[in-house]
Amino acid sequence: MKITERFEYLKKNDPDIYKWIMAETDRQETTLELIPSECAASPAVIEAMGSVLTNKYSEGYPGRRYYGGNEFIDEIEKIAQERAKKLFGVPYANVQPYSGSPANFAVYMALLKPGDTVMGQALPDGGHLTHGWKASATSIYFNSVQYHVKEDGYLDLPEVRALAKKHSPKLIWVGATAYVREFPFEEFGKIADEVGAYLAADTAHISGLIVGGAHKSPAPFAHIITTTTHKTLRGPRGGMILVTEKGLKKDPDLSSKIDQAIFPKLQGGPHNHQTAAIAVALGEALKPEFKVWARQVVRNAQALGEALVEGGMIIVTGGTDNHMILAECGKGKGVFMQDALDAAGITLNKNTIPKEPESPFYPSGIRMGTPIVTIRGMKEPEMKKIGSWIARVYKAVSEYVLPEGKEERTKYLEDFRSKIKKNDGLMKIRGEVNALCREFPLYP
Ligand code: DSN
Repeated sequence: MKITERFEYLKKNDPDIYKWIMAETDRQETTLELIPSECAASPAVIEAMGSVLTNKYSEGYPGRRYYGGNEFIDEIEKIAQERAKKLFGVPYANVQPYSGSPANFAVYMALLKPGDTVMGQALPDGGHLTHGWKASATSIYFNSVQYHVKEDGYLDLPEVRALAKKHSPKLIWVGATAYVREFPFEEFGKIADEVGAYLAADTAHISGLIVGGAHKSPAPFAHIITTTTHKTLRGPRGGMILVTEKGLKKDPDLSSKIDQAIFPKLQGGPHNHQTAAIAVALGEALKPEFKVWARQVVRNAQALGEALVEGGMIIVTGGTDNHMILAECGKGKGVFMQDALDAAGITLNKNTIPKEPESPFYPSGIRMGTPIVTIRGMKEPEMKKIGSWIARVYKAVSEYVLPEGKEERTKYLEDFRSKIKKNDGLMKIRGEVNALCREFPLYP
């Protein structure tokens, strides 16, 4: 049954919402989704998400729930926990976080008191809001120290060590949303040990690559691993917290501290439909074909990066070790690229680059990734095509320069957006993108 044929009740009962779900399904089918934090869940994962499990309250954990009637929910959650433990090679898994940010906040709740010091990678350097960035609750309730990447885009490990020694954080985060090289987990583990800190690896972007054997695992070096489940893990929106052997050695109560941080400290009833869908996705990740996919994701990202360079673009660090590429587009030009590519049927996001010369609102780069195009079955030859389209768009927007004044910018961008919709070159690319998408359907 095709994914669009599963909505008979919705079609009858709520044609408005049905119509927009069909429109979004069509958008995903007919355009190239390159946002590296997005993925495409399998029809089985989507079925589990759409089940009656959403009806049930289950505060607590398997075998110790607050409400009755949880005997089947318990079995589902236990399967999700066991699969997570097996995949990551860890002794403990909590699969209830509603998503990545709540998972990360639960780590603070479990380990820190308000005002304690935490260290994380700065947001404009590719880090995540929840790693102590100033706009996040994590820097309101905790004392945050931020580390950076060097001009070449690689993590500045001497700075990480110096800051850790100076500030004695209780918790250090390693992991990012925009970092294209393999994380030096071992080195971070040593730094955390030297200052007696907990090391939490936020693997949200790369967890699918880790369990697929295409990226080093932090399990031997970190005390805690967090992840979302909807990125390279190919699951539903959700999160997980894993405690490693090293974590239990440092603190034998760590698992129960994490459990209590999730419930009752931060969350209420778990989203059981989400837990079931996570279990399904983890089951898929245990299959040999998942490993084949994970490796191809990285090969595709490398091929896409090479094609961008051949097309005259500069990519951060000159390449990638994972699913993601960061490209420099000129001061403040990320927004032009994002909008022009959208018009051409290629979806990615504007992003800051190392030593960003503008602001996170008008950044100078774009971020893209290959998980979804790889699910579609595309390989290196298709990456060459996509890279050359992006490079053509880069040339098409080169004449646009972001004005300095705020009001001027708004007007300039409005004009820009109406012009690109009529740009023949971009419309030609859009036609070619549609043809490629038809050749490689997302949900055949
Ligand atoms: N929004 C996610 C990303 O795009 O990387 C991070 O939370």
